[in-house]
Amino acid sequence: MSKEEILARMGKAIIEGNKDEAEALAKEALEKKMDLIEVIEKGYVPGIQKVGDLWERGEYFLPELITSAECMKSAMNILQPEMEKTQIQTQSKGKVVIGTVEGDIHDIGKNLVSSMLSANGFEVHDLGADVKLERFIEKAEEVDANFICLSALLTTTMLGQKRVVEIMKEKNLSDRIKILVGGAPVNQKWADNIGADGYGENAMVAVKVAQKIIEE
Ligand code: B12
Repeated sequence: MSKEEILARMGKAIIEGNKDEAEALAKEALEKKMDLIEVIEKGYVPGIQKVGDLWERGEYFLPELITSAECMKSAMNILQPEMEKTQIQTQSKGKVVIGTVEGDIHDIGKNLVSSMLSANGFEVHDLGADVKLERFIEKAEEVDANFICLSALLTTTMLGQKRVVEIMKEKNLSDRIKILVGGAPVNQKWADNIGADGYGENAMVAVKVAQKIIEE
């Protein structure tokens, strides 16, 4: 099977909610030593995005959405530990507190960002999903973090990102701890509007943005 075929089958497995196939392909990617970033971004992610489109068009319902999300998580559970193993053993590049904001349970993308930061030498404190806004700040102060990374997948919960930026300003912590935002509905314009320090459209970009800020 060619690389393109494998990538296409990964997307298809997610769309069809075929967990066995999604997992088998993830294992095959490891055996074949494929580029895992490419596998995720060009294989699995287009699949789950298509599922979102089908749901939006009323062709898929919540059970299908949940089944596909579970397939995606199973495949990511196989790939993410391997991604983190390839971690460059250097001194920590910086400390990150990450989570999905209050009211939002989407965590697939957040987990990818978390893994990529970890694999690239950042010390990551992952608070999970549906995290109380104050908790991000508490944890960041506790571990003396360089960054708070806020994921939001709902237009409603994006407001939580804005609120964290405001609280950080009120507490005079903005100079010391930088805020990065991301998630499907988030863009650079939103990040600029709310006064966040950075935005990343995917996990790779998130790492680059964090590295750039650290070097400044
Ligand atoms: C899978 C999924 C689910 C799963 C989530 C499972 C899980 N554990 O995560 C389930 C089925 C549980 C779910 C539930 C719901 N969902 Co949903 N879901 C999706 C779907 C299809 C894919 C999301 C995903 O995982 N994408 C793949 C990952 C890899 O991409 P990503 O999350 O965008 O992350 C990447 C980047 O954004 C970036 N990134 C992410 N976070 C961060 C953070 C930082 C700091 C940085 C720099 C970068 C970054 O890097 C990531 C990796 O490349 C989207 C559709 C879509 N197009 O996004 C809808 C979607 C987000 N859901 C939606 C909705 C409405 C819901 C529900 C409200 C449905 C309901 N009626 O109950 C509930 C929400 C409940 C809640 N309170 O949170 C809507 C949101 C609409 C809106 N405008 O607000 C969407 C857009 C679907 C749609 N087209 O309408 N959902």
